[in-house]
Parts: sequence; structure tokens; C-alpha cells
Amino acid sequence: MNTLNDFLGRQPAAPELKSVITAVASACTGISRVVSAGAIAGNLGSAGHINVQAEEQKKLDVITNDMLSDMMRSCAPVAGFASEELETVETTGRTGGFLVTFDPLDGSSNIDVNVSVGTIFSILPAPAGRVPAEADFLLPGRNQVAAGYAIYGPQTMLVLTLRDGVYGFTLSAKDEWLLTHERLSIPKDTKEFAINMSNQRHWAEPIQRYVDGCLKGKTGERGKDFNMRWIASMVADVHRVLMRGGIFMYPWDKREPDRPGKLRLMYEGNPMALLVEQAGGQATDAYAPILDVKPEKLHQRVAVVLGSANEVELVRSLSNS
Ligand code: AHM
Ligand code: MG
Repeated sequence: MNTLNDFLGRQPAAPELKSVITAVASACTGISRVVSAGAIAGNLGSAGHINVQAEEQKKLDVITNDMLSDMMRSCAPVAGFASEELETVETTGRTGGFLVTFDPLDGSSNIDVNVSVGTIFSILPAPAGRVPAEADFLLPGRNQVAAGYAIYGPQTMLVLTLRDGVYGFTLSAKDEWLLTHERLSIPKDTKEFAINMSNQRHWAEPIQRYVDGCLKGKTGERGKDFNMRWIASMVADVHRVLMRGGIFMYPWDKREPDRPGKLRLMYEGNPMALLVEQAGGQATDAYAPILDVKPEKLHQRVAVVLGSANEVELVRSLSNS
């Protein structure tokens, strides 16, 4: 079976980009071990403080952020990085190469109940000839040169795009990433939707209408029954969409009207949108492609509606009408 190294060897990408991907994958191998050690290593539970997102940090949020940050500091082509868990960007003093943004442990509310979590990453070009500033990270997602995630589930997998299709690698018992899934493709139609239904009363009217159609099933205008899934781990929900189709939504809602959504553009929205588009799906903020959003702030939020193209298109047309 081909390894990640074999796969990267065949890609036309710059060797520096391949080293960044190898470094991220290596950090994810280590993260997989600390996540699976759980209570044995005393890794579960709260870290006892609140992060820059105003959310309670788990011990594993801190541990995994440190692991990825250390890896980025020692990876020569990385000029700077930004994490969902860190207030500001960190520069390495090097110039050129790449910027990396990451959510070190997405879905961390699930850690203590042993449900799948993941690491999400996005790789952007760094400016040439100078140490990057925070503003250099604020590029629309279309500028990503690569993106992906690791999922720590029944299997640990790395799902990756270098802008030419989406590939899945499974971590072997010998800590090798083996190519197990080639050119993932999201079917255009689906009968499966994922949304946190407990927020229903807060949604905008077009989202209410769309989900109402799914709930009415055969008896409503959609004329078919739908199934619902919500793991509360974006990585796990998006992984299901990439494997068998579906629509995943975390829309804007009325609870905090000035906040575009819950999920973060730079660490969650953009990398997942690139993967989904590369697999033939669509990824929007309900109105327009996420990859075209011009970031204004590092920790900016975004509404997310992604997955099977015909369903995402239906939400977009309801929202724009
Ligand atoms: P996190 O990065 O702090 O883990 O938050 C993001 C997570 C996503 O993985 C998931 O889709 C969402 O938050 C779940 O939110 P909710 O608990 O409102 O259902
Ligand atoms: Mg997250």
C-alpha cells in the first residue's frame, strides 16, 4: 500500500509544501496517541481556563496545541502559524514558505465521552522576503495551497487536498499513513442532514424552511424521507459527508445576531470548504461560497452550509430569494 510519503513524492507541489504536510501529519500521529491514551495519561477533563474564543479549554486542547505549535516552530518552511487556541499569530523569524492555521482538537466537548475528535489545518502562502504580520494570514480560502484534517475515531485518518482531489490515509499500527481512500467524491444528492436541532427556534426563516422540508419527508414538498445525524464534532460530521454524502449546517442564528456563525473561518470553515469543493460538493455561508469570504479578523466566525451540491444549492436559493 502507498504511504503518505509515496503519495507526496508523486505530487507536483513544491518540496517545502510537502515538508509542511509531513510535519502536520507527524504531529497528528502524536496527537492520536495522546487522545487515545485518555484517562491512562491523565489527559481528560478541563484545563481550568477560558481560551480566546471564550470557551472552556480542555487539557487536551492545551496539549495538542503545544504539540502542533512545536512542530510548526521546527519546520523550516513555516514562516508563521495561528491556532484556534492562541490569541495572536506566532512567527518563526523565517521568511517565505508557508503560513499554517489550525484547530488542534476540534469537537473537544466530545473528548471526555470518547466520541471522535479531530485536528483541522489550512496552509497558505507566506509573503516573500519579510516576516509575516497578522494581516498576511487574512487571505480568502481560495488562496489555500493545501488543507485537511485528521480524525481520531475507530480509525485514525488523515484527509488531505493539495487542490487536486481529496485523499484519505489511515494510520497503521506501525505509525505509517497508508493511502486507503483515493479521490473522494461527494454524491450530488443525499437523504441525510446534520444540524444542531436544539437551536431551531433561533434560525433564520430560510433554514427553518429547508429543515422543515427534510422533517416532513415523503409527506412534504421534498417527496423523500431524510435521516438526521449530529455528532457535535465538525471533523466527524464532515468526514461522514465526504464518505457518503449529506449536508452539514451550522448557520447564523438570532442568539448573537452580530456573530456570523459559531464556527471559525480560518481554522474550520476554509479548510473544510476546500476539501468539500475538491470532492465535488459545495460549501457556502448559506449565501455564497465560504472560500470567497474576505477575512477581516483572525478569529472571525462564519456560517457553514456544506456537502452534497444539490442540497447546498437549495439552501442557497432559499436564502437568496
Ligand atoms: P470546538 O472547535 O471548540 O470544538 O467547537 C467547534 C465544534 C464543532 O466541531 C461542532 O460542529 C460544533 O462545535 C458543535 O457545536 P454545538 O455544541 O453547538 O452543537
Ligand atoms: Mg473547532
